[in-house]
Amino acid sequence: MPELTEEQAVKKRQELVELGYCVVPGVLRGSLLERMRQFTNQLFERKAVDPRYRYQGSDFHIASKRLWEKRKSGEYSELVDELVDLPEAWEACRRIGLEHQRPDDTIIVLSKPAYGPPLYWHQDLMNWNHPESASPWPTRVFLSYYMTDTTLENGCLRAIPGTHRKRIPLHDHLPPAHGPEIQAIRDLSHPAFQDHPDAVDLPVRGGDLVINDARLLHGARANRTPQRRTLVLQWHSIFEFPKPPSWWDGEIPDAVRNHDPDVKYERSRTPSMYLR
Ligand SMILES: O=C(O)CCC(=O)C(=O)O
Ligand SMILES: [Fe+2]
Repeated sequence: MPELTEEQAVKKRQELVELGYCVVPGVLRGSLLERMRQFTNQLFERKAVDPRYRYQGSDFHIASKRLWEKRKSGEYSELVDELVDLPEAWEACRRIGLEHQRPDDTIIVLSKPAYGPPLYWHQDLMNWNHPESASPWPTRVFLSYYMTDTTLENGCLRAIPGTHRKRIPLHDHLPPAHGPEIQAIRDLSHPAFQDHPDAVDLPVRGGDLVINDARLLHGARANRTPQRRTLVLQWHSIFEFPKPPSWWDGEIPDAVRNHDPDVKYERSRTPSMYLR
């Protein structure tokens, strides 16, 4: 990918802040993309998917080698170190203006098997009691690379723009993401699986970098093809909450400004009063 120009980078930043997502084309390429494809394909040959992940397709967590050296548990691959360190991704994020970026040193391999069902609408923030969830800038993002091109036929990502900051009626119908209640839904006429008038499809090329705010409502279309559609996802924390990004010139909500770092908040996946 030619590097993002200043103008393109500012546009991506605005998209991430206002819509809740942006896409940077062609970040993961060449040998590493090829090796990640092989690695994920082999993973599916060697491991069975627990049926409770039928809508996510899979949920394999693979640590970097350096993290495994500390924890000595779970599965690791040096490919994860390479992917987390990918210079092109760091450069794209730097240009977009992501500051104080701290990656989780793990990837999650998600997928959609051949003819797999859609993924329910959900958002992934686990910290809704924390004033961080009131932040007008992103503080927790997931960076994804799809291993192949994605289309409306093979189960591309979908999103409802702006829902990272704005409550919509659908929020009240969604059980917490990836918990037993939403995983147990069998009736695809449930609102979690219904089309939404404001939904947009986000088909991408294999290796594009998709950056999503954790709070954004998103899901995926069903896979109506005989090929698996896989993605590799990494979580990153960004900015030093409650300090705004250096480029921030918007308002700062009182909940953010008055944040007391000594208060502890219980984790919660349910949107709080901070989502209005
Ligand atoms: O399958 C996708 O495209 C997205 C997966 C996802 O958002 C999740 O599993 O939380
Ligand atoms: Fe998600």
